Amino acid sequence: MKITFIALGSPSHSITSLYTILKKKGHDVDIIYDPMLFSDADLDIPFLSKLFSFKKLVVKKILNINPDLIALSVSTDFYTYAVEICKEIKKKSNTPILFGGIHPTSVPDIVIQNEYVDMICVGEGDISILKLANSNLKKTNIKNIWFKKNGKIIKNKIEPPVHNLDSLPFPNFDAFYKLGNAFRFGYDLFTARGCPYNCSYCSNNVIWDKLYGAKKYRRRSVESVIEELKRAKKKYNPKIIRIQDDLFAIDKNWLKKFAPLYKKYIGIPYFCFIHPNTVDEETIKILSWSGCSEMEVGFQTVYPKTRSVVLNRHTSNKKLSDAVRLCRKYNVFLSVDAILNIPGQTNKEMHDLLLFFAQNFPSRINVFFLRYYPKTGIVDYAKNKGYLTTQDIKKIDEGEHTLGLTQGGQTSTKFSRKIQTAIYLLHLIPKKHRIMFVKKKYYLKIPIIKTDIARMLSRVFVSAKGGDYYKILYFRKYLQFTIRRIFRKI
Ligand code: B12
Ligand code: SF4
Repeated sequence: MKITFIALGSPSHSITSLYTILKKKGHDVDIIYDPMLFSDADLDIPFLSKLFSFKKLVVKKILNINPDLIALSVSTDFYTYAVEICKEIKKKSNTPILFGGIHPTSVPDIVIQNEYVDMICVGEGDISILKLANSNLKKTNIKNIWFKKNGKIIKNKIEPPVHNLDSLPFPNFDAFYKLGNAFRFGYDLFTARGCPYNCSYCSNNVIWDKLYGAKKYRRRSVESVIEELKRAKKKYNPKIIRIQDDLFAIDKNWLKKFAPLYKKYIGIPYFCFIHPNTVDEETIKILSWSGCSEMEVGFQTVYPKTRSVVLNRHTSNKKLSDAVRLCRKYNVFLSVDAILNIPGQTNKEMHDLLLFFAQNFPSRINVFFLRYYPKTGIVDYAKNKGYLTTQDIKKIDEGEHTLGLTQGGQTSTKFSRKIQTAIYLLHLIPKKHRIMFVKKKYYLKIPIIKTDIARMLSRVFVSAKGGDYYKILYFRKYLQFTIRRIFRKI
């Protein structure tokens, strides 16, 4: 069967996994990529996004390929754009369209009703997409897939998630890498699926608690991971390995087995996400020794009550400051995420977050206004406390946001914008003046800077000092794809 995926924003591991499985079984698979320039998670400049839009090129290419099935992996932020593309396709083609990914998984009843969507995949798609393709779209009783047939919706049962991750084939990135050099720089790796935590703002709890009814954290064997990386090193020669697991250093025994093998056979700097609870001197030392050059961790807020009651995140400020101290000691670039406009968060709390950062400055901070994702626990909390109306929740479920992706959330206040600007400006202020800048509230006198511009400023500044792999990816993507767009190459 001829299947074409449309990837939006960044190269997608979800699509790569499904592409690999289908290709291995002999299907004719293709990926079309829309980089969503100037309207992605990094930049939000509407007139440039229109000017450099890939939408028409994507539609034209799909119509030329004329596949048997069009498939998209759709997160909430890109849902409305995905629908816009499909609307254009449907004007000239009857090819069935399949949506999978976190958004249809979170709100299947809404997505399947959409007139431009013919099928959805709820939950993992590794097994179901293959069954669908093998049946030549004839079967309508495939688990995880919901179909529309003769005006009726067929909702099939949900299959348990893949238990043995080692049984899945190593991902084949050829389709993305052939787009050009921008993505060759780094290699994306997953050693696990799922997360044992349950933060209220995270879509993970939709998948695990609400869909599968239990936590299903699964991890690959160290041997399988090293084998994949040996192959990747030989085939793609990446400059960095980006471990995209929700949380990497979660099992110290696994890490202790992985570290010496990684150092011996792979030896390429790597990036990973960690949780503050996994921060201790031994772990950071092992990570650094084995080649971890950069990690990202969510601090979110420094008020314990907001953290535990509203965010359902249970950790201590000591763990946060330890992360900063230990990463500095072991020379690991530490990128920290924070959230503003959490329901009930006061101006004093946001000021104290800024002060905490002035006293415990990591390598880089990313600060977002809270963005509510469909069916997450924090939506219920905000509704019960009167911060969200039923109408707001309807918009959230339909993927409509009032602020651009770069900024995060639905709302922001003048004060939270000041704090966001101040956090980004901290990157430019010499260490000895940071605390004074916050304590004397000089930041209140500085005009608000638009999120993407402020973040870019901080990034350029941090990158100039070295140690930030992100700059290379980011600049390469924009450089390469603006040129491609000018020459109408896709
Ligand atoms: C890795 C990752 C990224 C990477 C992507 C790198 C890459 N090359 O893939 C980066 C760092 C770029 C990223 C960025 C962002 N991310 Co992100 N990211 C993830 C993460 C951790 C893993 C996704 C993944 O690839 N998993 C591995 C694959 C194999 O699993 P999967 O995606 O679940 O796919 C399976 C099924 O969903 C299904 N499926 C998926 N797509 C499709 C399509 C079809 C047709 C079918 C049949 C099935 C199917 O089958 C797959 C295999 O079983 C998820 C959290 C998570 N654990 O899922 C968040 C997540 C997807 N990200 C999220 C967000 C919010 C973002 C950002 C907006 C953050 C920000 N503010 O900047 C940006 C936007 C990205 C962009 N496109 O511009 C949210 C989305 C929430 C939502 N409701 O939409 C998630 C769910 C995090 C969370 N826990 O809330 N992200
Ligand atoms: S630790 Fe991270 S991935 Fe896990 S539930 Fe919390 S926010 Fe989501």
